[in-house]
Amino acid sequence: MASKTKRRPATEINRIAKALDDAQRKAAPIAQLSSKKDGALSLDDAYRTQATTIALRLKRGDVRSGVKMGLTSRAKAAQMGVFEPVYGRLTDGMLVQDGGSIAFADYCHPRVEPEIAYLLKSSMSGRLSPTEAMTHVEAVAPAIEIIDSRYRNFKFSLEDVVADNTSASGYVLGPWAAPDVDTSNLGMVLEFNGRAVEVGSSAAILGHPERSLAEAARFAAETGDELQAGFIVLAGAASAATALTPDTSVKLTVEVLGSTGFNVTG
Ligand code: OOG
Ligand code: MG
Repeated sequence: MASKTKRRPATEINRIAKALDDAQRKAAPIAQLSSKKDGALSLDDAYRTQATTIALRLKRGDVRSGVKMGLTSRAKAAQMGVFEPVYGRLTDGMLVQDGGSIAFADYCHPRVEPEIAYLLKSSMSGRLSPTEAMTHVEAVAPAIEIIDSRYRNFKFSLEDVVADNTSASGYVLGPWAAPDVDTSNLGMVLEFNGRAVEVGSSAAILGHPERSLAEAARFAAETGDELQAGFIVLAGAASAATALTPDTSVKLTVEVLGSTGFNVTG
């Protein structure tokens, strides 16, 4: 037990972060950290590893663009067997243009999720109520998250997935609306080639996606991160994730907010 929670030296964190970063760049998944003898990380070390994977991206020229909450809906938690919300970091290199395309071969085993995005107009951190958190919001938009676990078979423990930046891989943003739109219970339809693959409601996200927004501020404070003005906050999937397929046109429509989408080439 002691070895499981012992704080890892920076050299080890760097080594694990590099393995995850390589897996992402080569689209070649690796074994779960927790599957190896003495491989399991503490949650704290998992967030240190996550921050290090982001530092590698920034070194290559990416710029931080926001954060994402994950496992904030019952459907997602049940799908992955991990029942605690997680926090990940976004960079501009992950942004897929609305109407743009991605190549299937660039990913290990990509999935998509219907989400709501908030755009911050001022920095926030610590314990805030959802209403307080909303005073920092400039706009809201429909969003699709592309997740892609760097672990084999898309399986992981809580600490594994946190170290792997909560499977963050890409995100697509629809039109921005004023923040006075009530996002508590908006119908959401995710379509592949014009056929609905997931139907849900934004209420599935912690009961209200603004709760997830407030949670992001708490996670930022606890993980030594910063939510800056101009950052995007993805509130988490409203439904289970759907595996992407080549030659697929993906579209999300959120009631009141509108649509966004992208194409997957073979
Ligand atoms: C972890 C990330 C989950 C969400 O919106 O729930 C997530 C995963 O399922 O790979 O992004
Ligand atoms: Mg997500």
